[in-house]
Amino acid sequence: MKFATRAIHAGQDADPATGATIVPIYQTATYTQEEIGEHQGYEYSRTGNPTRAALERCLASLEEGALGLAFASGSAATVAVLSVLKPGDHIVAMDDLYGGTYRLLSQVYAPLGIDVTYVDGRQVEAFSQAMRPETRLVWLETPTNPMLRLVDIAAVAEVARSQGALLAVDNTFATPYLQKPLILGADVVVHSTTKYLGGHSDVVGGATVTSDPELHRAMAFYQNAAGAVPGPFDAWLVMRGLKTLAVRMRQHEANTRHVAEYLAGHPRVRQVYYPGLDSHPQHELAQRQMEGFGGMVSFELPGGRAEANAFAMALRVFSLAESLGGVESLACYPPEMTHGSIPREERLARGITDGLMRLSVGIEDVEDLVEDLEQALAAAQR
Ligand code: P1T
Repeated sequence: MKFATRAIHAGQDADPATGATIVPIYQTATYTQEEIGEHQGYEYSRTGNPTRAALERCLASLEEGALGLAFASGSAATVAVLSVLKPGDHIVAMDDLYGGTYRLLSQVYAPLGIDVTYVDGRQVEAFSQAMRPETRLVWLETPTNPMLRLVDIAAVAEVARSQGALLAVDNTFATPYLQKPLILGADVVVHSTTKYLGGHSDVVGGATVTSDPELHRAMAFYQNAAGAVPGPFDAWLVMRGLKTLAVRMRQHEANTRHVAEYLAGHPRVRQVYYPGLDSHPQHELAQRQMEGFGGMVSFELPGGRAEANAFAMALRVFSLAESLGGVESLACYPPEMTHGSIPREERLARGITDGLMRLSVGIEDVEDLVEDLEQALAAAQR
C-alpha cells in the first residue's frame, strides 16, 4: 500500500474486542490475567499498551522499517538509541543539531565517558576522518535544525558501515513522507513526534524505527526499564495526526516555498536558508535525497537581536514559540530559544548568528502568512 493509505490504516485493524473502527484509547495501567501468566499479551502499560502498539506499528510502516517504539518525547527516543553505548565508546555527530540533542551529548553522555566528535555534516570526508576504532554511533539530522543544511545519508551510511558503527538519523524535520533514511542505509530513525507526525502542537512524543532486531531489542529493553513511555491518549493523538500527514506535508511544502521565495526577494533579509531554493548550496542533494523540501525556513536579519525581537513582537499570525511542525505557523529565535544551551562561540561557528529567525510555516492561507511577514519586517525597521 502507498504512504497515505498506510498513514491511515497501518497497525490499525478494527478493535478485536469491540469492532471499534478507530483504535480505542486503552486508558489502563494494567490487565487482568485469567490465571498466573495467562494473559492476552499485555501485563502492564509501561511494558505494553494496545494504543501505543498500534502507533508503533504505523510508525514502522511509514518509515519502511520493521519495528517501531514510541516514547514520551523525542529526547527520550534519542536517549533510547544512546542507551546501547557504554563508557569508552565514541560518537561522531554533526555540528548542526537540535540544541537539546547537543546538550544530551555534551552534558550527559560526554561526562559519562562517551566521547563525541562534532563534524560539518555537509562534508562526507569529515565523517570518515573523525571515525576511530571505538566509534559505535554516527548521529545525523537532515535537514538540520536550524540551518537547514543537508547530509548525504547514503554516503555517510557507507562510512558508518565500513567502520562497523551504527547510523542514526533524526528524521524530525523531513518526516517519512519526504525522506526515508532506512532505505538510504541508516540503522535507526529517530523522531520527535511532537512535530509534524503529531502535527497539531498538542502532544509531546518521540519514536524510534529500525529493521535491526537486535538494536530494537536493546531499545525496547530500555523503553521498559527506564519507562519514558507516552500515555495512551498521547499515543492516540500522534496516531490521529499521522492520518493527515501526507496532505499536511504537501500544504506545508507549498506554503513554505512561497514564503522562502518572498523572503529571498525582500531587501531587508540578508540570507534565506531553505533547501527548496535554487540558491541553497545543497539544492541538488535535496532533490536527490528527499521527495520535497519541507516546511522549515530560517533567515537572517542584519539588525541582530534588536531587529529580530522587533520583528517577532510585530507578528500577528505567526506565534513566537519553540517547536515546529504544527498546522499553525511559528517563529522562533534559535540563539536564545531552541539553541540557547549552545555556547555563543559555538553557535556563531555554526552560523546561528544574533539575527537568525526560524519559521515553521503552517498550513494557513499563504497570503495571510506573507502579509504578516511583510508588516512585521516593516515594523522591525521603524
Ligand atoms: O522536544 P522533544 O519531543 O523531546 O524532541 C526533541 C527534538 C529532537 N530532534 C529534533 C530535530 C528536534 O527539533 C527536537 C525538538 N525541537 C524543538 C523543540 C525545536 O523547537 O526545535
